[in-house]
Amino acid sequence: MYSQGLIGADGATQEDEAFLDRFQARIDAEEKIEPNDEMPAGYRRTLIRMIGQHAHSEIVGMLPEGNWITRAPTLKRKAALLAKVQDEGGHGLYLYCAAETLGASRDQMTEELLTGKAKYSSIFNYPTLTWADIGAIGWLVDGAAIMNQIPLCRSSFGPYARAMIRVCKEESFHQRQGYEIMLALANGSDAQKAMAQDALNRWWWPSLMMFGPHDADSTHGDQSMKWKIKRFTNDELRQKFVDATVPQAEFLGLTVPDPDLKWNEERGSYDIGPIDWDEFWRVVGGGGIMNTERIAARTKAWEDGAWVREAALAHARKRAERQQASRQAAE
Ligand code: BYC
Repeated sequence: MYSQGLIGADGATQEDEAFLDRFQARIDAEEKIEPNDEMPAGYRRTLIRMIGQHAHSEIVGMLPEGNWITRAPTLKRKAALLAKVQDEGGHGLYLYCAAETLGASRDQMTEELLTGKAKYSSIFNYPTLTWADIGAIGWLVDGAAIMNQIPLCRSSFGPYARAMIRVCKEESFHQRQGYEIMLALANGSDAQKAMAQDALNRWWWPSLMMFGPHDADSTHGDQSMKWKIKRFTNDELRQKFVDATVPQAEFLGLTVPDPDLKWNEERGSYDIGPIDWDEFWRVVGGGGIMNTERIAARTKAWEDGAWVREAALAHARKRAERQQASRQAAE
């Protein structure tokens, strides 16, 4: 007997109810699921989609900050930014490897990114106009990323959870690097303080959108919570982020660009104004300021790197042939 629609990212998987129950029991017992374990096809697909999207976000996320490496105001700032951008590249690579353990190939994932089939975080479709944007990205974007990714260290899929531990340690350095830039600007000249405020004005709402649509509009949320891939819902994480970040803005002496922002004594957290979901879906659908440029940059990098991939494969082939020949000679 099959229970269609019970499970699965796209509702198309058909699995035996006893099998699904056994799998859910492992999840409920907090066992980690490893790549060679049996798993519902929907669980595998959900993870490939989510880890792939996460990997693409790290790689595309190198572009807005990479834009400022040559223009960082001091050598120290340049070195820190360079290290941060390199870290993002590393995160992308661990994540592609984690997705590969589920049977997705790197070429396939890249093709999906470049053809617009796979998403990456909406946040990276906004331009970095001033040096303060680098501070705002570290503080807000990496701050949002940490809020989202700390719970992913407890994700039910082992390779993803383990990759997140190192990623989160590095994101924590990134967040401090960004906040320290904001602190310097906020305590600087009037022009520097205005630059910091302008960056907060432009990055605040897109940072809140990073957590995804409201829970009621989240397609995958309920199932991913049940499978303990996600540990908190989109709205829960967004709220935690607001509650942690508003006092940080106050410490900087900057104003959060939300006239409806208000401390709610009863709930013990902040109420916020409405999020512009039309803008979110427009950006996710390719209509953001930088979407075309981001994909063009990734396409160029992929095409320019073709010779490196070919050379690495040729080298691996020759090495394997040499090893086989020396094994045969020894026999
Ligand atoms: N942007 O059902 P939902 C970083 C899509 S990298 C674009 O709630 P889910 C960093 C979603 O994919 C940060 N699309 O989805 C790097 C789905 O569409 P599909 C990246 C979004 O998966 C460099 C639809 O909307 N972090 O921090 O349950 C420098 C419905 O959503 C977005 C991760 O990827 C978005 N913001 O929840 C600095 C973390 N939000 O796929 C920093 C891992 C939603 O059905 N991912 N969509 O076509 C997650 O935690 C979850 O995937 C999300 C979404 C919370 C993002």
